[in-house]
Amino acid sequence: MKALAPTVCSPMLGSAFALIIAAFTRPFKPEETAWHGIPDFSLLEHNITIPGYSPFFPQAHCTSDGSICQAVTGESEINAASSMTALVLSPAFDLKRTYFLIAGIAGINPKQGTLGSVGFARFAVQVTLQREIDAREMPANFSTGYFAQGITFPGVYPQDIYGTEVFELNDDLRQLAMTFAKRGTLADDEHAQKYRANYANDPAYAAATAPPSIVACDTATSDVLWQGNLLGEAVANTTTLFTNGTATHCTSQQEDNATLEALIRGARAGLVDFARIISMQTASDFDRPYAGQAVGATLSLDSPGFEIALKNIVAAGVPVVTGIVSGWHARFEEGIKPSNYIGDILGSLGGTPNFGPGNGFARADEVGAKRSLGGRARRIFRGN
Ligand SMILES: *C1O[C@H](CO)[C@@H](O)[C@H](O)[C@H]1NC(C)=O
Ligand SMILES: *[C@@H]1O[C@H](CO)[C@@H](O)[C@H](O)[C@H]1NC(C)=O
Ligand SMILES: *[C@@H]1O[C@H](CO)[C@@H](O)[C@H](O)[C@H]1NC(C)=O
Ligand SMILES: *[C@@H]1O[C@H](CO)[C@@H](O)[C@H](O)[C@H]1NC(C)=O
Ligand SMILES: *[C@@H]1O[C@H](CO)[C@@H](O)[C@H](O)[C@H]1NC(C)=O
Repeated sequence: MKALAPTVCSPMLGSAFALIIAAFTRPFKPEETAWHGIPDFSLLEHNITIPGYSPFFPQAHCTSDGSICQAVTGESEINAASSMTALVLSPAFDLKRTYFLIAGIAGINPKQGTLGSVGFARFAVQVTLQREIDAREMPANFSTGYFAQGITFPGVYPQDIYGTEVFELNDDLRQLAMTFAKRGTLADDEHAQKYRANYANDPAYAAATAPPSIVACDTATSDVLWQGNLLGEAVANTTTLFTNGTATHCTSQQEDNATLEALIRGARAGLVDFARIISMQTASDFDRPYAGQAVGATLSLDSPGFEIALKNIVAAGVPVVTGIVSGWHARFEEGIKPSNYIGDILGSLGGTPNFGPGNGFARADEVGAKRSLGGRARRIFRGN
């Protein structure tokens, strides 16, 4: 599943908003081009080549006044982290006051929403940062082949924390963004309607049978595009475990935690404001079959919500972008103060997450300091 991200920025060009997109690398790049040719603003007036960007998406696209830009990460965690790092470090942009709208298509848990729905995440969880054994040879007392780093049984909290397991975003900004997004008219179509009707035979999937809507909905990042009931349950369990019960799994995509890690590092360097990030996913597929359907049967289907998921990126995303740009002086330039914790599992931006390993765990800086003690290699930078 893919994810894309838009941004509001104030770059060197003077832009106030930028869009960041993790898009298909297939020939027609639909997640990128969905934003082009819209009446609200034109992103193709100013193209900027960014060193370090994906060879598929070498340029950032901006409006002529530079107030709104689009960046495309490419798909999967490695592409997202690399492209976002290049963007954050690019001298072409000043992103200190930029709002980032991460926007892309995703799979959705049919317990939480339906095809074409637009999810705004407070939490992003890197669910496959785990150990795995093939479920066909797992011990008889395992419920799934996935289990956390540094432990030996599923469902046990990880002992080894890498720091990118969980990100929490500004919930006050998320609520405002959802208010803006509700001004858009979401697309629905017969293909999606027919397909979602199959989910009506299980009351747990009531959300899947309703028309598309704007939903508060936490997201899972995984390079593996998984499918099915058991992995769906395992991903939901991991989301709960890693966030100490704070997040509920809803959508799945392949980029967001990587995008967020690059932005955390940018925030630590004073280059971006982590309180200005919105994570939005529109659902193109269900992540598991309907009751009575074999998971293998879902593999041959074209994404039943693909068309409306693309349309709804723009239907919901444009009012978010224009809402922030038009309210820039009145409200957004100064920033929206978060009332919740924001940042990663380590507390690297300060504050204390209500998830994560807690006090006994070395902070990122302390870990870095310990690890750097050993090295006496010859330095490669200039100066004393
Ligand atoms: C990944 O990022 C999402 C936000 O998009 C956050 O809700 C989630 O907790 C993050 N997960 C991990 C494991 O970092
Ligand atoms: C920017 O790039 C797009 C293609 O990605 C092109 O269609 C457009 O004309 C370019 N804009 C300018 C001002 O060169
Ligand atoms: C799972 O079963 C193994 C034996 O196959 C046992 O050693 C282990 O303690 C069991 N784990 C739990 C948590 O029950
Ligand atoms: C998910 O967690 C529940 C509750 O602990 C457990 O019963 C179930 O087996 C788990 N599912 C998977 C696939 O691990
Ligand atoms: C999260 O859960 C783990 C495992 O139960 C626990 O060690 C940790 O202290 C919890 N973190 C917080 C912040 O409560």
